[in-house]
Amino acid sequence: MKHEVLIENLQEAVEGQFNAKERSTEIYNYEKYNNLQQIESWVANMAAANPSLITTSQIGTSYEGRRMHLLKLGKPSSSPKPAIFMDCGIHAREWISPAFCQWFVKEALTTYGSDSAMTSLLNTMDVYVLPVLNVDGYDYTWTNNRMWRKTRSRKSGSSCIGADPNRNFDAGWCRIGASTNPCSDTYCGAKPESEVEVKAVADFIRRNLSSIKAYITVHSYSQLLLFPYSYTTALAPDHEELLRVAKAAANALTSLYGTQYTSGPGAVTIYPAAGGSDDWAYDLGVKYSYTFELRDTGRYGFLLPESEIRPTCQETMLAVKYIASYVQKNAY
Ligand code: 0X9
Ligand code: ZN
Repeated sequence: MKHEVLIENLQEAVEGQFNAKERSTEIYNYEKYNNLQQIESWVANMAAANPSLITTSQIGTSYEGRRMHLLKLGKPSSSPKPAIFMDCGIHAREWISPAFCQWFVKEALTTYGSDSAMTSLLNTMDVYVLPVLNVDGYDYTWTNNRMWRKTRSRKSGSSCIGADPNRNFDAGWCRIGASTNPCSDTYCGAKPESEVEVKAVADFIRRNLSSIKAYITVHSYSQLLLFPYSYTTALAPDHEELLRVAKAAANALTSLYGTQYTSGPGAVTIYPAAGGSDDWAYDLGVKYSYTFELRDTGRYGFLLPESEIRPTCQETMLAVKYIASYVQKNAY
């Protein structure tokens, strides 16, 4: 195998992620990476300050007992509203992902009433945002190992910890691009939904399936906009439409700073890998199912500097808003 050293000095890159300026404690800082405790109090504060647009709920408890908070954004309505479900932080080390979910919530609240697309979106649809899915893993990347990817579940008979939550969904489970070795970073788990965090999300989506019309999951890195399938190279029944929407969303993203994105089905655009949330949601009946792989393409990788949070989130907003408006106009 050919290899190339992308990061010569990892420690320096780890430290370089954080902006040099003093970390502010007064107001919430969306341009810094926030730890789980900060995100938890942010969720509580956002809900308390915006009762007319946000409700929160706990959709589950992680393996190590942390709460999984879900925000529901939208103007309350007497008739049932279609919804979009978006999660961030499936993979612990992909810090730009939770940063984007937080950015999205902030933008939704601050532009509701002035931005016509956002106003109409929240008037006619609900957006569920799960800012950190893999809460145990995310916390672990702050306290122990910045490069941790998986959950933190223990398995009898192995000293290795965690399963890959994006190999643990019930979609061609562990058939391809996943490992049965608990020590692997792509370990698929003991069975589909063995990870309580995955089960909590799957249960929520199953329970709300009649309203959920789109599923968006945010990862990093590689600058890709993926859609089903990843567990097979067969094309999804809605391939053409999914590709058309992905390309238009990626164009919207590129229009801001020229960041290049590639769109396509996961199996051929990144690699075949079963057990992913996007394929699972799609096969369940959520037609508009997308995986974002945010910046960059490997210069910093998971250690994307904080100075790139703002541009990354701003450009990604355009793509997510494009998909949301499309779904809004193409109810099914
Ligand atoms: O391998 C993954 O889970 C994702 N890439 S990442 O580098 N963030 O780990 C890609 C997921 C694509 N979708 C599926 N494999 N279902
Ligand atoms: Zn990921």
